[in-house]
Amino acid sequence: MVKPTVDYSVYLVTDSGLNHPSRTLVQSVEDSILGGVTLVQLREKDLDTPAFIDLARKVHAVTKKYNVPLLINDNLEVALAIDAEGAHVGQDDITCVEARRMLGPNKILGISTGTPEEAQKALADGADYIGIGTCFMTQTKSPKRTLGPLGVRAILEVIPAESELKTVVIGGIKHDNTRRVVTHSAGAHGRILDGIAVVTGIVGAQDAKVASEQLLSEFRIGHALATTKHQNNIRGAVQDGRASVEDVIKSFPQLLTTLRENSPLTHHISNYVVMNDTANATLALGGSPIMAPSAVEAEDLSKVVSSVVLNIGTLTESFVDCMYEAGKHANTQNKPIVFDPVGAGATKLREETTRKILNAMHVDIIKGNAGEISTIAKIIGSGNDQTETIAMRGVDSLGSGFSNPAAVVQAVARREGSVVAMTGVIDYVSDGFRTVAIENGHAYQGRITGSGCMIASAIASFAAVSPNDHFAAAVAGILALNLAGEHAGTRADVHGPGTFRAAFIDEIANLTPQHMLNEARVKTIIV
Ligand code: 3NM
Ligand code: MG
Repeated sequence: MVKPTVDYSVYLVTDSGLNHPSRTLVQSVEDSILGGVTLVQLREKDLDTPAFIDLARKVHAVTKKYNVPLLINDNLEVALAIDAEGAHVGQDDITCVEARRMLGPNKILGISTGTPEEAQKALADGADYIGIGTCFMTQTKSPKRTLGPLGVRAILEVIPAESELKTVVIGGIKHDNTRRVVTHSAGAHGRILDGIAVVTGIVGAQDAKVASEQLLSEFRIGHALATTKHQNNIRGAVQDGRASVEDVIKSFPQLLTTLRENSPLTHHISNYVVMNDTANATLALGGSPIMAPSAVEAEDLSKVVSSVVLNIGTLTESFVDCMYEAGKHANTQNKPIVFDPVGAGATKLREETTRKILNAMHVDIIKGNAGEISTIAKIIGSGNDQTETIAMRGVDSLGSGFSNPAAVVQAVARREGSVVAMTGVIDYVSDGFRTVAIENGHAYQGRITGSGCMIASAIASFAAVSPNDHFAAAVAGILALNLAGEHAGTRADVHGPGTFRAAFIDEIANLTPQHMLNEARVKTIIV
């Protein structure tokens, strides 16, 4: 017998105690396989060996029917008795070496790991895969600490790219955080999770088949995003292939021309206050806005638009639903998302919504003021990278008055794997590697509503025509509106915020490619 090839994509780990009361555990297993589960582990901590064997035989009959491997948790006697395809052991169970000796070379063997050291040991000890956890707080197990996507990444990064060892993440994995876990844990040298291991998310679900379908779909999307976006674009894999800041600035005249030639359509889910201004600013710049806050048409729209703005300024339930739908479909369609976490720190609801959006999708560009970016830093600021964590703490202690704003922006960008733009008197943009300060702009921009939201729109229009460099799009969007602000603010017929508001739209329309080149005050910052 040869070792079966295993698809780890969605790995069901059972727990009778958490099984939904409407069906038997065996039924849950079958439903989940019908929904796309690719691997099953029978984990029964409270059964004695004879009862465990009895249940294992029943489950094995089902998994064999669908050709899905079955692994037995901890109890090797059960694994051998029913001739399961393999076993999973914890750090406190029998050792990996001992388990391998008992199972022989052709069975699948996995071990739970929570640190880079444990992962390296598992590799040396002959495990086929490691379960990396605990990722998030979960009722199923009460860990002392959780890894989060970045703790998972720290473990992935010690596994050599060419190694055969497979990896799955476990602990609190649900369909609405799968994408983020997979994209954000992607290692700098290209390791991406091979799968997600799930207990409650499947056995506890009302419908195990539907839950498994969703998990598989989210895993596949996350994996594809991690492969293309992170590995090739954002993460360091082609870090050296990024255009220099100088070359980025030189590309702006052409970028503006391209924007105006293509007039890309941007789906805005924005707020009541600024909708009209952002739509007009988008038109004036040369793009096309569609302001559609209904979740029902979000999927259809995702196919025809070129970019998406998610602005949480109006937080009714229907707007939030639409943001999730639009965001998820934008990811699927590979359309860039600009996330504008308006007032993120102001209320619990806004902070929670921000967290949920970051969890549910990959946002390409985050644009916010200092307070909003500091809230995001707080939300994501528990990881393993020392420099990043220090920069984040700097935010916490200083509120929105940063001692080193560029370092914060760069740290958040690198951690999120997104471009981060922080607007203020001076604007900062970073993709985690290239970081700039933009000194253009006019004080009147701070005296009308929606100037920040209009910047998000401009970034989204540029992102649509700069698919491979969202950093360039973010800098171009900010610069374009800041130049228009300068032009409008210094006009003789502008006497205050009211006249400025109208002149601002005019000057966005009047902006030329040459202005972008000749008047830019964009400085590279080495953090
Ligand atoms: N092992 P749920 S966490 C079985 O950290 C298990 O090794 C973990 O359950 C580890 O999907 C865990 O319900 C429970 O959160 C995961
Ligand atoms: Mg475990």
